[in-house]
Amino acid sequence: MFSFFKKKKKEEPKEEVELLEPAVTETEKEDEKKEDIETTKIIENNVENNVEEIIQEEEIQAVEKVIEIKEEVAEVKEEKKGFFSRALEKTFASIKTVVPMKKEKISFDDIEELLIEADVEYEIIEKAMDGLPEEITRKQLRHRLVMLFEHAPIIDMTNLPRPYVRLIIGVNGAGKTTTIAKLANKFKSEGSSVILGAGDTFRAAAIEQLSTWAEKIDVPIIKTKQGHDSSAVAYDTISSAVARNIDNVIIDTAGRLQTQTNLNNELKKIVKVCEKAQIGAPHQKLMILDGTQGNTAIAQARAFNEMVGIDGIIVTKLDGTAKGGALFSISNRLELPIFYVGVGEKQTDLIEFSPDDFVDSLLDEIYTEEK
Ligand SMILES: Nc1nc2c(ncn2[C@@H]2O[C@H](COP(=O)(O)OP(=O)(O)OP(=O)(O)O)[C@@H](O)[C@H]2O)c(=O)[nH]1
Ligand SMILES: [Mg+2]
Repeated sequence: MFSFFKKKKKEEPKEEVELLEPAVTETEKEDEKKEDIETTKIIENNVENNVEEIIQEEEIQAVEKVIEIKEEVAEVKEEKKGFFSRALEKTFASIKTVVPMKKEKISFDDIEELLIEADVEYEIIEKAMDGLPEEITRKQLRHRLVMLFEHAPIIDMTNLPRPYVRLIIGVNGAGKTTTIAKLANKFKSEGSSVILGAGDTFRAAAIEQLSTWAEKIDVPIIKTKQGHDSSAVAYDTISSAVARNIDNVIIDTAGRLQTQTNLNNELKKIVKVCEKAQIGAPHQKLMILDGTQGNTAIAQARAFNEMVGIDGIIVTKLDGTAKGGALFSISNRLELPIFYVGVGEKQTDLIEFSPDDFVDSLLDEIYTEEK
């Protein structure tokens, strides 16, 4: 019995091995190989297709991103144009008395008249319209009007000296102190640091006025007592900015007329002292012009330009005037760029000036054609 079972047990595994490993024929081997090759091909194809799909997806995403950016740019442009339209409401109202209905082409005489209505100087109008036909298209006029701002600045904003010093100058009541608040607010909201210098030590309450703005916007301010040396304030503000690694210095100055010799000598001294505090400073001497004065502001700016040299213009109070067209003459006659325009009394009422957007918003009022 025992030996029988023993024998049987020995035979069982042999049968199992034979069952699990059947003999593989040559043809079967070849079939397997073919199958393997087929599978590899399928895998390779899938990988290729997937890679293509991924690339396509990436391309689609890139195109979508470009579209998104373009839409954002268009939105900002529209917003800016909207800003100009609101700010120039009075100027546009006077233009519309000449061309009440939008048209595809406007006669030479009407364009001439509406530019006069908007307070563009006649000499500038003649220059802009020289050689234009009897019936003028939007494109023709746009080109000529944008050309009047050929002194647009080319400033590498990515590589500014630090601190970047702006000296604010102009006649009494032009809007200097308010514009300083607007600029400080803008820079701060863009993430740059700002320090103000209360350089108007002449007018009573001027220091107080700028201090109130500084507190409201929450930026530091350097000040002294009324009647003290304003160039010392400029020096201290720049030194403080250097020590504290602040990006922007904005220095207020007293309002003055080109005829006030003492005050004008003081202004020259401020400029010199800025240079002592930091080589190259002040980097921008910005002339603030009251937009409600229209073309008369040009003579003021000229006098200041001769006195200390101006780098750019900011035109204020555009919201309260029908003389918005004076921007053409101001920039062209002074051969200076307009950097910003003030369109109200709040700290946010400042628009970065762009000749394209300004001209487009004006043409939108009178032309039907889009571009
Ligand atoms: N509507 C309007 N008012 C403005 C604008 N900018 C300034 N103002 C007003 O103009 C007046 C004079 O502004 P300031 O900023 O004090 O002018 P300033 O040049 O510093 O004046 P002085 O220091 O006296 O020479 C204030 O009542 C401001 O609110 C503007 O863009 N629009
Ligand atoms: Mg002031």
